[in-house]
This record gives sequence, C-alpha cells and structure tokens, in this order.
Amino acid sequence: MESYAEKFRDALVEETKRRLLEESFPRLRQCLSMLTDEEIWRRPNPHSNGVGNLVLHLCGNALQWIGSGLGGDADERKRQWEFDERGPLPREELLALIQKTEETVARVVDQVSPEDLLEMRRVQTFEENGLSILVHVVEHFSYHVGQISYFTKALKDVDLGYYREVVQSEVKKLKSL
Ligand code: NI
Repeated sequence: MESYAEKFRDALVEETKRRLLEESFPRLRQCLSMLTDEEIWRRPNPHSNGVGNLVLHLCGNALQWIGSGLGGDADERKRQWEFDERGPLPREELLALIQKTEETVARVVDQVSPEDLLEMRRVQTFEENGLSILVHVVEHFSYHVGQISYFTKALKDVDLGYYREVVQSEVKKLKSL
C-alpha cells in the first residue's frame, strides 16, 4: 500500500504536470502560432522583453531548475543571453527548445521521489528543496505565459479561449435560469 508520503508525491507530480504540460506549454504554442516572426521578437519598448526572449527565458529556467537542479542534467544555462538575444531566431528553433523543455520536465518530474521533495539542492545561487523547485517553475511559467498571452491579445484582438469550458458552462447555467 502507498504511504502518505507517496500519495502526496503523486498528487504534487500530477498537479505539476497538469499546470505545465496541459496548460502552460499548450498556451505558449498557441500564442506563438498566432504571431509572426517579427511580432515574436518585437520589444514593446527597450525595457520590455520580446515574446521570443520570454520563451528562451522560460525554457532556460525550467531546464536549469528541473532538468539540472532536480534531474542532475548538466547546467548549460546562459541567462543573460535569454534577454539579450534580438532574433529573429528561426521559429523551428524556438519550437524545438520548447519540445526539449517539455520532455525534460516530463521525464524528471516522473522520477521524483518523496524524499526528493524535501532534499536541499543548489540551483542557480539558491538552496532549494524539490517542492520549492516544482512550485517555482509552475509559478514562473504562469507569470511569463501570462505576459505572452497579454501581448498576443493586445496585438491580435482575439479571445485566446483558455477558459472556454468555464464560460460555456456559465452560459448554459444562465440559459437554464
Ligand atoms: Ni522570469
């Protein structure tokens, strides 16, 4: 029988995969598919990053924190480059990086043990346990995918449909009143 620690680990891993693999990554791809290469690398002003930079930054962060910090992969992150790159990089290159990051997240997160959740590790310049690594990557994706979504909506004047099911069920409820 599974211990409480194992059940807790399973629940946390499932939730991490749900938020990253079922929400953030698809939203990221959706936004990129709606933008031209020029728009992906456009900076609203010199103090703001382009979408392409945010993609490099998200992937760099996840590969460093989850891939290297939790999974023991080599840490090859070049953080300053994520912001300095002016692009446009080929779209295929961005999509390949997203794919690599997604596969790394899935592979490493599936192998996390209950002990990993509390064990301290060195990531970037921080001391973090496995739980804080997972929470950080989820919140970091949510933050920057939110920025990318706002930029895409502002530029394209579209509904991205992230809460389609919720909206539909509310409409149904209103109609039945
Ligand atoms: Ni960030």
